[in-house]
Amino acid sequence: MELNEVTITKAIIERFSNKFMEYTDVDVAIVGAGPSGLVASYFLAKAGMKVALFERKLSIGGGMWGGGMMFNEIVVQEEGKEILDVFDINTREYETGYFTADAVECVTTLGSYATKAGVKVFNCMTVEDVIIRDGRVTGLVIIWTPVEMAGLHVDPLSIKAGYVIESTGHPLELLHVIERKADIRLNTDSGHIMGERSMWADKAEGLTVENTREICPGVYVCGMAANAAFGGPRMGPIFGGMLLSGKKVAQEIINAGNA
Ligand code: 48H
Repeated sequence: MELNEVTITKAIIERFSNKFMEYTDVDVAIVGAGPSGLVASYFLAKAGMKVALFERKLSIGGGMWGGGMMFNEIVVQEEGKEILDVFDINTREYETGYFTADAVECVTTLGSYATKAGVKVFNCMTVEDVIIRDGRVTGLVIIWTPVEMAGLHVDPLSIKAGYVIESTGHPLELLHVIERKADIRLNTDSGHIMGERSMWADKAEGLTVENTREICPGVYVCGMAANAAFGGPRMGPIFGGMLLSGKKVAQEIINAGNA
């Protein structure tokens, strides 16, 4: 059979368009495919939810690829290792209570489990705004990342979501937009974004999970975004908190959906 370039083109356009059309209305839209967003997406899809995961970059994985300072190994504590076990990711004990894992194995395996569980990843798409109805976030406003990068004046598109998870990491991008544009009081002590604090691994790991919750109607924060929202410290290249946070946010949304 002779391969036809136009058939290849049509296959891509039609398949992508159909996928995109189907995911314009989802149960959960996740912003950011770092470790916390990937883990959250997997557990939600496993529970039968329709999940779209939007990632600005071409690649998923966020800050996990580079381990610590580009030494591509990560560290997890016992509880974090238990999540890596769910994904069958190899870990090695370094000292009592400290386990290491290959950062590349972590990202590729989390991505593989998530997509095989049914998560649809939309990479190269940036979430730039939200839709709000009656004080609740009901959807996302999205644009191709190259449009953002080139500074082109192109209007975005929108999708509808039952729940939104912000897992954009340190910058906490979505909440900054919500705070700037909407009269919504956030579920923090001050009612506003509290901002990330300096490094304290031991405290930060627990707080990441504690801070993983609904921050305003329809929006949950997880991973580093949770600490940036609620004023928790950073933790450096220990990733257990990110993984546990991803699992927790999925469970919170599953519970909310069943309530
Ligand atoms: C679409 C977006 C947008 C947007 C950002 O930073 P991440 O890896 O996030 P987490 O929270 O899952 O993991 C944090 C971890 O990597 C880390 O940085 C740690 C542990 N730091 C500790 C320390 O002390 O420094 O991933 C976030 C992802 C990235 O891939 C971004 O490209 C993406 O979100 N993203 N995607 N629309 N508006 N903003």
